[in-house]
Order: sequence, then structure tokens, then C-alpha cells
Amino acid sequence: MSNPQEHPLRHRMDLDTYAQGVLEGDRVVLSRAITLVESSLASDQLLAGQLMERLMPYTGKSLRVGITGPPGVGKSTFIDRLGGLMISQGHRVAVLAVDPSSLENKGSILGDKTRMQALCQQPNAYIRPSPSKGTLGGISAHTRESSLLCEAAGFDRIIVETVGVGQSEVSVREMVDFFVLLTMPGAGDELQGIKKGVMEMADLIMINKADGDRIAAALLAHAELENALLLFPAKSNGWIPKILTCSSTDSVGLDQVLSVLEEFAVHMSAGGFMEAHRAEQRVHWLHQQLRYLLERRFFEHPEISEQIPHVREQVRVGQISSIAAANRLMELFLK
Ligand SMILES: Nc1nc2c(ncn2[C@@H]2O[C@H](COP(=O)(O)OP(=O)(O)OP(=O)(O)O)[C@@H](O)[C@H]2O)c(=O)[nH]1
Ligand SMILES: [Mg+2]
Repeated sequence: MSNPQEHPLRHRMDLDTYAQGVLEGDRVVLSRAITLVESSLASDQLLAGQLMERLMPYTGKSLRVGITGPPGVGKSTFIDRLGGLMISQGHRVAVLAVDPSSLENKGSILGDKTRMQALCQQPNAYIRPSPSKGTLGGISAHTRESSLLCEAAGFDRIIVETVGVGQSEVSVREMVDFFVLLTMPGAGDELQGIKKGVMEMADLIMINKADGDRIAAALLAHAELENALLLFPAKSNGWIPKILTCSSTDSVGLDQVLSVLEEFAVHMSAGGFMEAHRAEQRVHWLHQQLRYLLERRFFEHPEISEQIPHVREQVRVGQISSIAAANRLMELFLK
């Protein structure tokens, strides 16, 4: 087997080199493997698929944690401190930051790096910003594969950060075991700005920035959220979501998060819920991938790609209904 260090400048390595490097926890190879799975080139996707298959037996041994919340609520700071605590307990922590803004604003990636400064310097931490491609089956499937790669590389705590806008938190929910919603005390109605659906998905709601003159507001938010929680339907796994306050900048209240995480892991494993949840997730990603492949096949079909501009125009001017147009294209595809 070749040594990955031998040809660091080569764009792509062979399957064995990727697999061996990842399993050895070689961070350079891990990064390049993630780049490979993020690639949309057909040849890369083929290789990435083989790599994932090869590494599958080495995955699954981590606790996967998703962190979501509105922009600026303190997700990266929270992860920086929480990750540090995990490392001090002997864990190896990988952070995948899914950043929907990174396409328009390259600066935000830098921002994340700097806000996880302490964690960045830890040999037992690996931080990877995941640029959003915004395509169906794109970003989220890649992020999931990246997290599996990190598991194969020996990281036993995987943290996925996503800004709570749009669909991203739903996709992240489908790739983690434990889902944390980060919020902060604000003026007036604490529930404003947090979608009810996202709250219902959370296993833990953290009220961050509970420091300085925000402490009273944080306690109020806590009480309001506790009341709101009573109205939510019970989770099928029997887990009752927790609500906690913390200050990430002051590192106050973060060890409680680790206790809750332990409690959750015990609860999920004891009831067989962990494996059942992951099994459901795998099926979800099968469907997701099928949708992605079908959609790609469809639009790459020569006759479809030729007809599409014309049909789109007909639909735009109201000459033909959307449904009729879709049916016609589908017939053409299946012909
Ligand atoms: N007072 C206070 N400020 C905090 C706390 N946590 C984070 N901040 C500050 O809030 C700002 C945003 O923090 P980030 O960690 O970048 O927040 P984020 O949610 O990751 O932001 P995006 O990734 O841009 O959505 C920074 O200026 C932090 O220093 C906290 O617990 N207390
Ligand atoms: Mg951030």
C-alpha cells in the first residue's frame, strides 16, 4: 500500500491510500477524503462510493450531536467550549460546520475557525467547515458521509453545526443522535424566532448568553420554554427534552450538557432506541440518495434537457399547466 505522504500534490489518491489514511487517523488524508465525497464529479463520486463502502464497518462508534440555532446565537463558541470539555474527558471530537452562507460570504468560514480557536489547537479535535451547495441530496448527504469518515478516523464525538434557517436543521436531525437547539434570551416573547417544528425536534434546548445583564431574562426564557414544552407531543423514544441555561463565553453550565448527553446515551441504548433511530436514518438517506440520483438522471436525459427550456417557457406564459408539462416530460423520460 502506498504512503499518502509520498505524493501530497496529487489531486486524487487511490482507494487503498484513502482508506488506510483515514483509518490511521491521518488528518491530511481525512480532509482529502472529505473533499472527495463533497465533489460532484462523476469519477469522484464513484471513488467516494467505494471508499464509503470500504469504511462502513469502521463507522457508528461515536455519539453524533447536532447543534442548530439562529445566526449569532453562539453555536460556534458553544461548540468550542463543549468540544474542549469532551476532549478533557478523553474524547476525540470532530466538528462539521454546515454553513449556508459560506457560498456568498467566504468570510464566515474564517469566522467559524476563529470562534473555535481553542478547539482548533487541540490535537484531538478536527474542524471542517462544509460549504453549502444548496442542492437536493447535496450538502446534507455529503455532511453525513463526512461524519462517517470522521468516525472511521477514530473520532468518537461528532458535532454538526448548522444555522437554523430553512431545511438545514431537518437534514441535520436526520444525521445525528442528539439534537440541540441553541437560543438566547431576547426582549419579549422567547418563542418568537424559533419555529415550533424545530423546538419539537430538539432533545435539548440551551439558552445561551445567560451572563451579565441577561441572566434574569435567561431565567424567564427558561420558565417560558418549560411551559411550552408541556404542550409538545411526547417523543416516541420516551426521552423528555431538557432545557438548560449556559454562558459559552464564560464556560458556565456546559458540564451539565455533558451529563445530559450521557443520560441520553444510556436511555437510548437501554431501550434499543439508538440503533432503531439510526436504522430509520439510514433508510431516510437511501431515499434521499435515490431522489438525488433520479433527479440528476432526469435532467441529464438528452431529450429532456433539450425540451426543458421550451416547456418552461410554455409554463411561464400559462400556455400549459405545470402538471401537464411535468407529465409530458416524464413520459418523454420513461419512453
Ligand atoms: N455574552 C455572550 N456572548 C456570547 C456567548 N456565546 C457567544 N457569544 C458571542 O456571540 C457572537 C456570535 O457567536 P458565534 O459563536 O459565532 O455564534 P454562531 O451562532 O456560531 O454564529 P453563526 O455561525 O454566524 O450563525 C460572538 O461575538 C460571541 O463572542 C455567550 O455565552 N455570552
Ligand atoms: Mg458559527
